[in-house]
Amino acid sequence: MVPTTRCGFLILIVALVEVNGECPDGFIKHNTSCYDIPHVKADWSQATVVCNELNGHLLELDDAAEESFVHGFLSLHWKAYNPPEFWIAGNDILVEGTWEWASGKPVTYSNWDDGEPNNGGNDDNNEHCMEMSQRDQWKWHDQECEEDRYFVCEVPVTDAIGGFAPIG
Ligand SMILES: [Ca+2]
Ligand SMILES: [Ca+2]
Repeated sequence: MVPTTRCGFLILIVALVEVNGECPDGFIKHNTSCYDIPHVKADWSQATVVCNELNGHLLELDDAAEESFVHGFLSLHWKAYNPPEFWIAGNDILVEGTWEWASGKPVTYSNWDDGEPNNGGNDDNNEHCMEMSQRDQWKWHDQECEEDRYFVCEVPVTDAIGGFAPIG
């Protein structure tokens, strides 16, 4: 009896992982990442902490193909967020004008809106965090990191499946 029960338990675990599609609950999978927009606003640095706690990071856009997927994802879901303005991982906190992702990787691909990043203009000089908003057709803007916004989290699939992977 005991071996049979144990085998059934393992099958149940595998089934649950398959239902989740290798992503945490609520996340959408695309290539090697899972994406979600938590229903909570936070300043940029708090947003990085929330995504880290989900075993991921704020959204990093590596290329146009990934951004194209994200545009589709946002187009489906933005109406549930008011206002539809979202932090992603880009920032120039360390060195003004040198943009990197929160992980420290340099920003190599870019999709800035016209006139951006402008660091807030001459009166301000205080915009160091990257935002995508529906108003700007998802083109990138720099904004003040202390402002509260929704944000997009990205969780690598390999991290998301964690210890369950060897069972399959
Ligand atoms: Ca700046
Ligand atoms: Ca700006």
